[in-house]
Amino acid sequence: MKPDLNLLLFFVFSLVLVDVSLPVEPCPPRCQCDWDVHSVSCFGAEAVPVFPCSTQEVWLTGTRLSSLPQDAFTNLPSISHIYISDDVSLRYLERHSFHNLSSVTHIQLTSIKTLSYIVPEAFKDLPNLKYLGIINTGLASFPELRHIHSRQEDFILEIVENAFIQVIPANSFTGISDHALTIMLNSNGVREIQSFAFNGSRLEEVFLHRNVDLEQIHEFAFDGVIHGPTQLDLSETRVSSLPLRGLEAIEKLQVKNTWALKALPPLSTFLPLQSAELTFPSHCCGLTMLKRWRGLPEAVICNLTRASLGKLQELSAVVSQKDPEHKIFHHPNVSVGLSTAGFTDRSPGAPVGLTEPQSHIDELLVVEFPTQQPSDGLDFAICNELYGGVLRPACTPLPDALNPCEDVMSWSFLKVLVWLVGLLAISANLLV
Ligand SMILES: *[C@@H]1O[C@H](CO)[C@@H](O)[C@H](O)[C@H]1NC(C)=O
Ligand SMILES: *[C@@H]1O[C@H](CO)[C@@H](O)[C@H](O)[C@H]1NC(C)=O
Ligand SMILES: *[C@@H]1O[C@H](CO)[C@@H](O)[C@H](O)[C@H]1NC(C)=O
Ligand SMILES: CC(=O)N[C@H]1CO[C@H](CO)[C@@H](O)[C@@H]1O
Repeated sequence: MKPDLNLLLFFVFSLVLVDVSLPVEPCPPRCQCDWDVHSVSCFGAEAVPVFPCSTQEVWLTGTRLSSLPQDAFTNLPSISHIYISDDVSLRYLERHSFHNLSSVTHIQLTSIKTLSYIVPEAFKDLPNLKYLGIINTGLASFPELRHIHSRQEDFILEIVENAFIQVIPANSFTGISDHALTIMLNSNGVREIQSFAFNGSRLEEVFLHRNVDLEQIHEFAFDGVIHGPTQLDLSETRVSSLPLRGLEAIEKLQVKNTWALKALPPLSTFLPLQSAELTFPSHCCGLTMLKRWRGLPEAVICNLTRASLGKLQELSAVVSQKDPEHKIFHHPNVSVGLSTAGFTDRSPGAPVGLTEPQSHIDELLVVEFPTQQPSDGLDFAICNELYGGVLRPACTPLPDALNPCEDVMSWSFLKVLVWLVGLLAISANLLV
């Protein structure tokens, strides 16, 4: 039957056509292609090979590239992972080497000793990038990454083992992602972190350990940070002080084998702190002391001050409107410290000898703080933690018989507290 034969011929012909129009794309020379996962691995290439356009993963190892040309991967719409390692001649990345790759999630450059410069805008418009690794290269300056503009959450930036990166300049992490960054900068040659280095970024963990030449973290290094960091690792560096600003969100602090860091800010000033791994046992004293204080007269003092200071705080708000010349609890940061941890959410136990001084407020206003800084002198956070501190931060190494705490603790703190409470009690009694 003629029509049937025609139909059959048509089918056979179209099968042939389909076969012809969907050939298996050729694997580039000196490369291995895994068609199941669309991965191409090439060894020893001297130029970026022409990849099949369905390629999703590229592994280039032992290459001898002279540069990474503009838009090298642009014709690969599904490319998600790009790994280049052990190149022996790549000197720089050109503008737009990695540009407008909407599905790229991972880029890693490893063991490229000759790579000394990354032109600004080499990484540009990579909206789905969530990992960028630049590991063990000859880079002499921190790469400019501000054009990445990732929209991924939890971006991880890993710039490690680059012995010649000495400075982390201002705004180094601006524009990488709108969301939180994890920044691994360990084992570089970093000596200095400049002011506003982390400006405009949201930080989770920041790892700077084993930068053995790192001496200077500028006091304003963390200024301009939108949030965080929540974890900071400065172990095995040569820093001698921590910046006092911008570390308020620290939950985990690591400064192991950081022998030049002889003094730490009081750990109780880091309110969210959950764990601290330090170099010197005595630096844990401020935290471990709380345990030994329980049941001691100091606890009574804290109890009393808690109630009376809470009152004063309320009063000062009223009074400062009436008479702004009186100095009483005007330091906003002191009241923040008092109200955050455990004071406000406890039922106020009526302290003995203190009655409510609601009227005659003015007599109370002679009370002044002996110091401007809340951190030196009165360490109210210790009282906070005594009552609010169910979760005391874990701190290592712990003080022991060889490294006791006593010589570190200053008695002036107690003296000032006793003085303050006494004065309060007398004023309150006079008011009755
Ligand atoms: C970026 O890539 C998209 C396609 O993925 C294309 O439409 C657009 O023109 C490209 N933009 C530039 C600036 O090359
Ligand atoms: C910090 O970043 C903001 C914008 O993100 C910018 O306007 C400001 O100039 C930066 N500050 C410094 C000191 O670079
Ligand atoms: C401190 O006050 C609380 C109640 O607010 C009370 O339970 C506790 O026993 C007091 N501690 C001391 C040592 O007075
Ligand atoms: C003197 C001082 O440290 N003031 C700070 C108190 O806290 C606010 C934020 O809560 C800062 O802006 C002040 O600089």
